[in-house]
Amino acid sequence: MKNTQKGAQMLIEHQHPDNKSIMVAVLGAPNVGKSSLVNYLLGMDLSVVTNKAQTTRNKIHCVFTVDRTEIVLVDTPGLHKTNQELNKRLNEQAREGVDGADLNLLLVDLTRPVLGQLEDFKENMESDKFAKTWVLFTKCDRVENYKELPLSLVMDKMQELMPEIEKGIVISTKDGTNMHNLTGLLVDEAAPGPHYYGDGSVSNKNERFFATEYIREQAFELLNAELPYELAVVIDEYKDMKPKRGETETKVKSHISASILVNRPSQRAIVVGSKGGMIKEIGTRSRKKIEAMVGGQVHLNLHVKVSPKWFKNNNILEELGLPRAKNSNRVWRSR
Ligand SMILES: Nc1nc2c(ncn2[C@@H]2O[C@H](COP(=O)(O)OP(=O)(O)OP(=O)(O)O)[C@@H](O)[C@H]2O)c(=O)[nH]1
Ligand SMILES: [Mg+2]
Repeated sequence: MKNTQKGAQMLIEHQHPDNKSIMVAVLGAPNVGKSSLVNYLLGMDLSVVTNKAQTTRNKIHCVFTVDRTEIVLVDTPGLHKTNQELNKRLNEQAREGVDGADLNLLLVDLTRPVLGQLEDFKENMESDKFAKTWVLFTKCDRVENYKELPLSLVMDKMQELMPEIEKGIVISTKDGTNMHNLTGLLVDEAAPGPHYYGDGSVSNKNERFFATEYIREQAFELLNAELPYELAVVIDEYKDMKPKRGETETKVKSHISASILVNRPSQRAIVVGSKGGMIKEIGTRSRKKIEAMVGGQVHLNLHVKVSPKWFKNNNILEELGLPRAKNSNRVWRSR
């Protein structure tokens, strides 16, 4: 598939002839552990993980290599039934995540009823045809005696519902169960072909994108209840500092100003916190993560803005990397 793309042949001529690659969509319901899996395989905390459902909002290519094999994992938002505009666009991101994928990893949480998760997946994908799919039964560390579960019966049922399912693997990103095996299986599955991220990139998204993600991640972690779902982060200014004449490096790598958008004034008060304590904590924690990413000091300015119903505002949703879905509602307001 990839070799037929325009330019691919030219690209491979400049690469090692033994190069292999594979694009893998990581799919499943919210909170099943998709981003945790991606980070484990990558060996770094790139994608955001929280204990709240619907943490991931964009499809994100996350790339790692094993010897001569490049593995592109496409992390996606958790699929779920919904009538809300924001969630329709999140589902669309997940559906787009399978475009061009050579393999789907469908994550099914072992701590919840498993067959229902497959039925929901099929319904929410709104498709009857899939690429080759492996079911990953996640969070086995939380299930006592998981080895005694009748998983071969479950797999038979699953394959009846979805013939593209080739195999099932029990995993845990907490204790590492079968993660080494999974990496080996992905490498074996890769086909000869060029690397698309040969320059060492780990993602198709830039540092600016991940800066907003890390701010949102810390806000999700620190804030309770429903607030995270009515919160978004946009960058107002992102300036990379250039070294002065005679210097090889700057002390401060980047100046970042970002806004945390909330729906209502009462939410603004919560995010700011008593004497500004909450926003300060979100800022300190996310700055550390951004500094680790850019490899140097960062100045981070955070503001909280009330932007009523931002999650129905096309301009803001597009700025957040969420274009219209096929079934989008008609809700347009400029910012
Ligand atoms: N015990 C246990 N917890 C896990 C495992 N994998 C993920 N988790 C936890 O499950 C929660 C959700 O993990 P995520 O990786 O954010 O899940 P996700 O599927 O990406 O979620 P969304 O982006 O919201 O769809 C976090 O609290 C993780 O720490 C696992 O193997 N074992
Ligand atoms: Mg996620």
